[in-house]
Amino acid sequence: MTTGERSSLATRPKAQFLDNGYGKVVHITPDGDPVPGNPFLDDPEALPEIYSYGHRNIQGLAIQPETGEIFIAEMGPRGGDELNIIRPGGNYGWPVISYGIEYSGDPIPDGLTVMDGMEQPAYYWDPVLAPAGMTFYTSGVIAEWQGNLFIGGLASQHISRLVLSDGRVVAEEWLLINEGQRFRDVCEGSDGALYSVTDGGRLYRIG
Ligand SMILES: [Ca+2]
Repeated sequence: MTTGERSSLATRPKAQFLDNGYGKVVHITPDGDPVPGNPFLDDPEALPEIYSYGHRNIQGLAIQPETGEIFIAEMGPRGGDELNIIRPGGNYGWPVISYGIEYSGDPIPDGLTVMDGMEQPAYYWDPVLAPAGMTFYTSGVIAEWQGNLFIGGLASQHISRLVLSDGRVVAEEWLLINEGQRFRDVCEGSDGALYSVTDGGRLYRIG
Protein backbone atom coordinates (compact mmCIF):
# COMPACT_ATOMS: atom_id res chain seq x y z
CA MET A 1 0.00 0.00 0.00
CA THR A 2 1.05 3.57 -0.51
CA THR A 3 0.49 6.94 1.16
CA GLY A 4 0.99 10.62 0.42
CA GLU A 5 2.38 13.49 2.47
CA ARG A 6 -0.91 15.41 2.22
CA SER A 7 0.46 18.22 0.02
CA SER A 8 1.07 20.54 2.95
CA LEU A 9 4.26 22.42 3.75
CA ALA A 10 3.76 21.47 7.42
CA THR A 11 3.54 17.71 6.84
CA ARG A 12 5.84 17.47 3.81
CA PRO A 13 9.08 16.98 5.82
CA LYS A 14 7.59 13.87 7.44
CA ALA A 15 8.19 11.97 4.19
CA GLN A 16 11.91 11.81 5.17
CA PHE A 17 11.32 10.35 8.64
CA LEU A 18 10.48 6.77 9.55
CA ASP A 19 8.37 7.48 12.66
CA ASN A 20 5.22 8.24 10.65
CA GLY A 21 3.18 7.04 7.69
CA TYR A 22 3.38 10.10 5.43
CA GLY A 23 4.86 9.62 1.97
CA LYS A 24 5.63 5.89 2.24
CA VAL A 25 5.23 2.51 0.63
CA VAL A 26 4.09 0.16 3.39
CA HIS A 27 4.28 -3.63 3.18
CA ILE A 28 1.65 -5.37 5.30
CA THR A 29 -0.12 -8.70 5.52
CA PRO A 30 -3.86 -9.02 4.77
CA ASP A 31 -4.37 -8.64 8.55
CA GLY A 32 -2.45 -5.36 8.61
CA ASP A 33 0.72 -6.63 10.29
CA PRO A 34 4.22 -5.74 9.05
CA VAL A 35 5.52 -8.38 6.67
CA PRO A 36 8.45 -10.42 8.07
CA GLY A 37 11.63 -9.23 6.35
CA ASN A 38 10.53 -5.60 6.09
CA PRO A 39 13.64 -3.36 5.94
CA PHE A 40 13.21 -1.37 9.17
CA LEU A 41 12.08 -4.11 11.57
CA ASP A 42 15.27 -3.74 13.63
CA ASP A 43 15.03 0.07 13.91
CA PRO A 44 13.18 0.93 17.14
CA GLU A 45 12.53 4.49 15.86
CA ALA A 46 10.84 3.29 12.66
CA LEU A 47 7.33 2.07 11.93
CA PRO A 48 7.78 -1.62 11.06
CA GLU A 49 5.34 -1.43 8.14
CA ILE A 50 7.53 0.92 6.10
CA TYR A 51 9.05 -0.48 2.90
CA SER A 52 10.31 2.74 1.27
CA TYR A 53 10.09 6.46 2.04
CA GLY A 54 10.66 9.97 0.72
CA HIS A 55 7.57 9.91 -1.55
CA ARG A 56 5.23 12.80 -2.32
CA ASN A 57 1.83 11.49 -3.41
CA ILE A 58 1.74 7.96 -4.77
CA GLN A 59 -1.33 7.23 -6.89
CA GLY A 60 -0.47 4.05 -8.77
CA LEU A 61 1.32 0.78 -8.07
CA ALA A 62 1.88 -2.26 -10.28
CA ILE A 63 4.13 -5.30 -10.05
CA GLN A 64 6.02 -6.16 -13.22
CA PRO A 65 4.99 -9.76 -13.97
CA GLU A 66 8.30 -11.00 -15.35
CA THR A 67 10.55 -9.51 -12.63
CA GLY A 68 8.29 -9.12 -9.57
CA GLU A 69 9.55 -5.55 -9.22
CA ILE A 70 7.26 -2.92 -7.71
CA PHE A 71 6.65 0.14 -9.86
CA ILE A 72 4.89 3.21 -8.45
CA ALA A 73 3.78 6.49 -9.99
CA GLU A 74 3.73 9.53 -7.75
CA MET A 75 2.44 13.01 -8.21
CA GLY A 76 5.31 15.37 -7.81
CA PRO A 77 5.31 19.14 -7.75
CA ARG A 78 4.95 21.06 -11.03
CA GLY A 79 7.10 19.27 -13.63
CA GLY A 80 8.15 16.49 -11.28
CA ASP A 81 5.81 13.50 -11.48
CA GLU A 82 7.86 10.34 -11.07
CA LEU A 83 7.92 6.67 -11.98
CA ASN A 84 9.93 4.79 -9.36
CA ILE A 85 11.08 1.20 -9.02
CA ILE A 86 10.82 0.40 -5.33
CA ARG A 87 13.74 -1.11 -3.48
CA PRO A 88 13.27 -2.18 0.16
CA GLY A 89 14.51 0.57 2.48
CA GLY A 90 14.97 3.03 -0.37
CA ASN A 91 14.74 6.79 0.16
CA TYR A 92 13.07 8.36 -2.89
CA GLY A 93 14.17 11.86 -2.01
CA TRP A 94 11.10 14.01 -1.44
CA PRO A 95 11.19 16.85 -0.43
CA VAL A 96 14.99 17.10 -0.53
CA ILE A 97 15.45 16.29 -4.23
CA SER A 98 12.97 16.72 -7.09
CA TYR A 99 12.88 17.58 -10.78
CA GLY A 100 9.89 19.88 -10.31
CA ILE A 101 9.08 23.28 -8.87
CA GLU A 102 6.30 24.46 -6.56
CA TYR A 103 2.88 24.93 -8.19
CA SER A 104 3.25 28.61 -7.28
CA GLY A 105 6.30 28.74 -9.57
CA ASP A 106 8.73 29.03 -6.66
CA PRO A 107 11.71 26.67 -6.57
CA ILE A 108 11.65 23.71 -4.19
CA PRO A 109 13.86 24.66 -1.22
CA ASP A 110 17.48 23.82 -2.12
CA GLY A 111 16.49 23.00 -5.73
CA LEU A 112 18.47 19.76 -5.74
CA THR A 113 17.88 16.85 -8.11
CA VAL A 114 20.54 14.37 -6.94
CA MET A 115 21.88 13.38 -3.54
CA ASP A 116 23.94 10.48 -2.22
CA GLY A 117 21.76 7.90 -0.52
CA MET A 118 18.63 8.96 -2.40
CA GLU A 119 17.09 7.04 -5.28
CA GLN A 120 16.65 8.61 -8.71
CA PRO A 121 13.31 8.12 -10.48
CA ALA A 122 13.22 5.61 -13.33
CA TYR A 123 11.41 8.34 -15.30
CA TYR A 124 9.79 11.71 -14.70
CA TRP A 125 7.22 13.79 -16.52
CA ASP A 126 7.55 17.48 -17.40
CA PRO A 127 4.91 18.68 -18.13
CA VAL A 128 3.23 16.47 -15.61
CA LEU A 129 0.86 13.58 -16.19
CA ALA A 130 -0.81 13.73 -12.75
CA PRO A 131 -0.65 9.94 -12.66
CA ALA A 132 -3.46 7.77 -11.34
CA GLY A 133 -3.91 3.99 -11.42
CA MET A 134 -1.56 1.83 -13.48
CA THR A 135 -1.14 -1.70 -14.76
CA PHE A 136 1.17 -3.90 -16.76
CA TYR A 137 -0.44 -5.31 -19.89
CA THR A 138 0.16 -9.05 -20.17
CA SER A 139 -2.37 -10.27 -22.70
CA GLY A 140 -1.60 -11.17 -26.30
CA VAL A 141 -4.75 -9.50 -27.67
CA ILE A 142 -2.65 -6.49 -28.64
CA ALA A 143 0.66 -8.27 -29.12
CA GLU A 144 2.81 -5.16 -29.49
CA TRP A 145 1.65 -3.89 -26.07
CA GLN A 146 2.68 -7.02 -24.17
CA GLY A 147 4.79 -6.08 -21.13
CA ASN A 148 4.07 -2.36 -21.49
CA LEU A 149 3.04 -0.22 -18.52
CA PHE A 150 -0.17 1.84 -18.77
CA ILE A 151 -0.83 4.78 -16.43
CA GLY A 152 -3.98 6.89 -16.22
CA GLY A 153 -3.40 10.63 -16.51
CA LEU A 154 -5.66 13.08 -14.67
CA ALA A 155 -4.55 16.65 -15.45
CA SER A 156 -2.99 15.49 -18.72
CA GLN A 157 -6.25 13.80 -19.81
CA HIS A 158 -4.72 10.83 -21.56
CA ILE A 159 -3.37 7.36 -20.86
CA SER A 160 0.40 7.02 -20.93
CA ARG A 161 1.82 3.86 -22.48
CA LEU A 162 5.41 3.20 -21.42
CA VAL A 163 7.75 0.75 -23.13
CA LEU A 164 10.36 -0.57 -20.68
CA SER A 165 13.71 -2.21 -21.15
CA ASP A 166 15.90 -3.27 -18.22
CA GLY A 167 14.04 -0.96 -15.83
CA ARG A 168 14.31 2.03 -18.15
CA VAL A 169 11.59 3.77 -20.11
CA VAL A 170 12.61 3.65 -23.77
CA ALA A 171 9.39 5.01 -25.33
CA GLU A 172 6.18 6.77 -24.31
CA GLU A 173 2.94 7.00 -26.27
CA TRP A 174 -0.14 9.01 -25.30
CA LEU A 175 -3.51 7.34 -25.88
CA LEU A 176 -7.04 8.84 -26.03
CA ILE A 177 -5.68 12.39 -26.07
CA ASN A 178 -8.84 13.99 -27.49
CA GLU A 179 -11.41 12.59 -25.07
CA GLY A 180 -11.21 15.36 -22.46
CA GLN A 181 -11.28 12.77 -19.68
CA ARG A 182 -9.35 12.37 -16.43
CA PHE A 183 -8.29 8.71 -16.58
CA ARG A 184 -8.54 7.44 -13.01
CA ASP A 185 -7.55 3.80 -13.39
CA VAL A 186 -6.54 1.22 -15.95
CA CYS A 187 -6.65 -2.55 -15.77
CA GLU A 188 -6.59 -5.60 -17.97
CA GLY A 189 -9.84 -7.51 -18.34
CA SER A 190 -10.23 -11.28 -18.32
CA ASP A 191 -10.91 -10.92 -22.08
CA GLY A 192 -7.39 -9.51 -22.55
CA ALA A 193 -8.56 -5.99 -23.43
CA LEU A 194 -7.37 -2.89 -21.58
CA TYR A 195 -10.05 -1.05 -19.60
CA SER A 196 -10.05 2.43 -18.13
CA VAL A 197 -12.51 4.38 -15.98
CA THR A 198 -12.60 8.17 -15.83
CA ASP A 199 -13.61 10.79 -13.30
CA GLY A 200 -16.34 11.78 -15.77
CA GLY A 201 -17.95 8.36 -15.35
CA ARG A 202 -16.87 6.78 -18.63
CA LEU A 203 -15.59 3.24 -19.13
CA TYR A 204 -13.27 2.63 -22.07
CA ARG A 205 -12.46 -0.76 -23.55
CA ILE A 206 -9.36 -0.92 -25.76
CA GLY A 207 -8.70 -4.14 -27.58
CA1 LIG B 1 11.77 11.16 -5.91
